[in-house]
Amino acid sequence: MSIPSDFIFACSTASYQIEGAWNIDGKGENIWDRLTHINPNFVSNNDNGDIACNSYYLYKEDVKLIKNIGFDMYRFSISWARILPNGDLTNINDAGIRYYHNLIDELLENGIKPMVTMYHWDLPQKLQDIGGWMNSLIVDYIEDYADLLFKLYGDKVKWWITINEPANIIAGYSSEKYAPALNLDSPANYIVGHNILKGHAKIFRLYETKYRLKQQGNISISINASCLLPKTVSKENEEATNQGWEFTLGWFSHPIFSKGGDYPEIMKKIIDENSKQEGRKRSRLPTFTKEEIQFIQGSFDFFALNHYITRLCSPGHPPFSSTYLKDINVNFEIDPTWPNSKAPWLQIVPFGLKELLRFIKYKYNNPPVFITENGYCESKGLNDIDRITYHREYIKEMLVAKEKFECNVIGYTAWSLMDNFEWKDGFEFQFGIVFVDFNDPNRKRTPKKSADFFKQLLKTRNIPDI
Ligand code: GBH
Repeated sequence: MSIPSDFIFACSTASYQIEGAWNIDGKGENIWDRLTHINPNFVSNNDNGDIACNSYYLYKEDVKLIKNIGFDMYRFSISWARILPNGDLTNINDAGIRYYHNLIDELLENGIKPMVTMYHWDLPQKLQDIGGWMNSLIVDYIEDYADLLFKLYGDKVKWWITINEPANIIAGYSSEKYAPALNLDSPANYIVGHNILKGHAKIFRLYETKYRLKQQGNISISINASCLLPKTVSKENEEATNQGWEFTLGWFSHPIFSKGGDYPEIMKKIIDENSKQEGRKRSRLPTFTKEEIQFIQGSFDFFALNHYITRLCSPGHPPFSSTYLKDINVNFEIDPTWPNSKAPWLQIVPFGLKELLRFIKYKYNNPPVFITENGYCESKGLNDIDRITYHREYIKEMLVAKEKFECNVIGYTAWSLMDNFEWKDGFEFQFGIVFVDFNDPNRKRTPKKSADFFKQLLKTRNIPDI
């Protein structure tokens, strides 16, 4: 199976997961620093990102690896608190600014295009102290930060992701899976989601009015989506699947990518009804004004998609473990025959990617789709045959979606370039195609077999057999 010559292959990382140097050269504290320091056993083995892959010092090695494997692009994120230690413009940190200039220059000198994520979950603690994503003023703060990034780096960076995975930022407020681990019931989830959508659109519109003419880049938001399928063919299961789509992917995609914008009808209807039943005066789902709907609708140059998993849907049944799950009212399951990874949530279901791409094409008018993450988890080791199988089979299904079903897929990104700090799982579970020795003070990097797979794929523009 050959790969079109203009198709982009990338690998990715995120600042808190790789950089380390958590308090070096003027970097401010972020919510992951705070949480892992005050509550060390939040993460498996009391791990934290204080040093991680030490990429603050070793970024040249990272670039060498990317170059050697042959990727066209590197997706990394900028640590907000490294640039703005207080989160706002009261302190602009030159050393932080220099670090990303150096990284970007190193990439460009090696012929690798940078794709920059502005926000991959490491909110400056000072902004969390005033409510973080629950405070609607966050929209202004992230706009100021984005404005600075465009000004600093926009001549060199042509691919921007405003925000990574709204659903998992929300999980930091509605559960204890991610920082700030507040475990708040709804409406916190919908308030956070509302501010994320507004913040994203503000950044996009800022680029339109102030930078696009000169900088000519592409901007989107990375939305994570599972592929959803009916558990068995039945009217009830198909309705549940539809509802599942609208409450997950649709929550963030419908306002941005659908023709009419705004939240999906079914979401508004159900949350309104449930809120009434709960005796509330207004819906837990905030309302957008007409102007806001238009402002958010169309705020994209492409569809940035993070995809890993598939789930089977049937109607939900109480008790629900959260009010959000009561709203969705769908039971999500896996097929026990699907092969597992080390992470309990991650099974190998390659055809799910094809189905998801077809769904996006049909639902959102065939936008250009850039897969900004996909990857496989094992414990440790260099001989990662399962990871090769995972990427190979998902890439194949993606190409079928592209060629046979005319889905407009333009890029594929492997998560991750290298083993790194896997959030609550610390260094226990790893997604890298390059092994990192976390016991070695030099954080020695060694390419795994899957790095060879990508190297061959990129050299031949064909899917290799290994
Ligand atoms: C990505 O998120 C992140 O962007 C990246 O930083 C991370 O390292 C990578 O994935 C690998 O995890 O309720 O137990 O089923 C993926 C997000 C993580 C979302 C697992 C769903 C399922 C938790 N997914 N989560 S569970």
